[in-house]
Amino acid sequence: MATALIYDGEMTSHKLLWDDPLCDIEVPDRLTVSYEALVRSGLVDRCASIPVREATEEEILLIHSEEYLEKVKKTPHMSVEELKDFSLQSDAVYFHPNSYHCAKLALGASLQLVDHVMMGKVKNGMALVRPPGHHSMRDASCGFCIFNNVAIAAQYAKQTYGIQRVLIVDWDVHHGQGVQYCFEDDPSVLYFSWHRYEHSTFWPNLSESDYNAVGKDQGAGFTVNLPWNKVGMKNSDFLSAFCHVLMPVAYEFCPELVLVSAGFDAGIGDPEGEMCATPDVFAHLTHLLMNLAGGKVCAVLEGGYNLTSLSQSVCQTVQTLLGDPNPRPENLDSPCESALESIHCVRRAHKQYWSCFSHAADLLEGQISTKPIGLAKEEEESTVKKKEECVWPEPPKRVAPLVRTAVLLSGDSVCPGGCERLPSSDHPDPDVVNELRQNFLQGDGDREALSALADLVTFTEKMEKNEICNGLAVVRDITLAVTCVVRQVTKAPNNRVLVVCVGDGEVPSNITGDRKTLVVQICSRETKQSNCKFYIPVCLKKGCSDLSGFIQAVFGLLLPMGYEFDPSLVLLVRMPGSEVCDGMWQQLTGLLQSLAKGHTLVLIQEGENTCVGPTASSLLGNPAPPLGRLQAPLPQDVEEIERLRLKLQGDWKLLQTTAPGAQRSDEL
Ligand code: Q9C
Ligand code: ZN
Repeated sequence: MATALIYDGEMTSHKLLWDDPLCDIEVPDRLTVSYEALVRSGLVDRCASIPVREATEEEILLIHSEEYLEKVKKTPHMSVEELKDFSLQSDAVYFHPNSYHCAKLALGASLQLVDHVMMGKVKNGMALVRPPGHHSMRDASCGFCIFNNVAIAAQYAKQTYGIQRVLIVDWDVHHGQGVQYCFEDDPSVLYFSWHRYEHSTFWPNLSESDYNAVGKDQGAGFTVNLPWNKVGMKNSDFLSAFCHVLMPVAYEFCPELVLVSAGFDAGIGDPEGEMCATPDVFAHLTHLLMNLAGGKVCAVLEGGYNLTSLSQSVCQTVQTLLGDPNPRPENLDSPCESALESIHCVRRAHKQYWSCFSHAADLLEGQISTKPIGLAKEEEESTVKKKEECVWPEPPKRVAPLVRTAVLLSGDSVCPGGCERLPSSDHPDPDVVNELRQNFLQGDGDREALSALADLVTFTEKMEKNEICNGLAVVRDITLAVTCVVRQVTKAPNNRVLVVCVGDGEVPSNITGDRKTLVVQICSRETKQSNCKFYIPVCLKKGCSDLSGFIQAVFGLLLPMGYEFDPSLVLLVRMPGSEVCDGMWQQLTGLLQSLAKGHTLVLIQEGENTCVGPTASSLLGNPAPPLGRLQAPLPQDVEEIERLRLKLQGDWKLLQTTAPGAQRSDEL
């Protein structure tokens, strides 16, 4: 199924007709430059192009008042002087005689996108629109926004398709207060926003943008605000926020549709945001959302004012929606202290609403200061300079290998549709065979076992050469297979393997203890302990059958460590009797493809063959089925995950959820 791209050059006719330094960054070029970048990179040709339409008055009135609509309707007939006066009645907005028309197109484009995604005509998509929407309110335009495109899209989707849960992810650098006001008492719309806040000194300077604004009445807990109190937030800060705040809540909520208020003003070089998210990070944010709601993700453009940064980030987003393998994450270091403080505060503010945060109860209760962390003098000065200095390399071209998913199966099993069968070579490279024989098999060894291993070696070589993106292999001896692949891949000096073992089987001891191999095992055996930074057994009480515990382990431990480790290959190992359900397994398979440019090799023990079809589907990029609304995880599991997180956060900085300076001394 296709990815939709909705765009119409007509929306460039909305422009500023007088001098106004508050509004002059919202220029028509934002659209043309983004669209041209999509054309140049060949992405437009790969998307289904869907025409825009004008939204109807009825649709506008889903959120806005008749009085407000009547006022906006008059603007096409106003003189420039009248438009100027009218614009001055709002905070940071301009009107042009064509603004009303463009605002209707922007909203209509967003609704077209929702329609096509909800009706299953496309898989997901992006609408490139102006004017943006997320600041506009029932009765007022605000912050370059006239109609609230995303808020209306959410209301429209609920009403038209009878869905009960919509997630709005607002990754624009400003707080979409307009969206928040629309749904603050509505538990059917979960609104997440991060935003430049600086303790309320940044526009729109609202106390209700802070982490303690959680929604009202029935909607309490369904507004999640993550204020950034410093500029210069980096990739690690943004990815941490997704792993430790948004994603656990989103999975617990289980949306039927995901709308993204996709502003790119948190991007590097943006004059408004003054943040440092490099374009590749938007590929990761997008990818992380793509297994929610059965993949129904609609991204709608909001802000983004550095034309280079904006267009590169838009390309990353669209290319990810298309299913191309993600780039390796760039510049991941430790999240900064201020970001951790904000992450901590929002988790604490929400612990009574979301069971994914409930565990942290005691820890979160600690005496953590919510006072602003004082900045050292030099630090203050260095942040001031950033604005001009900002340069970053153009993201490298993301090349999808010719073969997406290859499979290595025993002779008589059927190759899953869309996959390519890797031929078993009758004459494997004698050097390889010799080496395998020496390393893995005593004596002459059995010929069949040897050629199976030789095939696995070929498989990994093809992934390394980027001829194949990912794949699966059903193997007789899983221990031998894991050892062989890890040895083979880590031979090259710069390679690293993330091994994710699901189930209780013994992890071969000869692959642990090497810093090029990080092993995370999700199992149910209680006795396992490890003091090694590179072998992490996560023991869940009911093993893989506790879905919420599993999801917590994925976002709380596995993905942050995976991001920080930055492997060149992910080896996902299905141990005998793993008892993981297909849905969870598919989520895991889908999510892990964020790493290692999508190079995931799944090893499946013979006898677990029923999962071959579902695994192949996820490797091919099909969204995993939703897990349903999750129950609270078992308290023991939560404690185990939290214990590990605290134990490991010294070694793995992306595991932190608390500012070091603010931590309780008895915490470890
Ligand atoms: N110095 C969007 O990104 N700035 N809107 C107000 C404060 C307004 C941003 C001036 C920024 C509006 C969609
Ligand atoms: Zn913005």
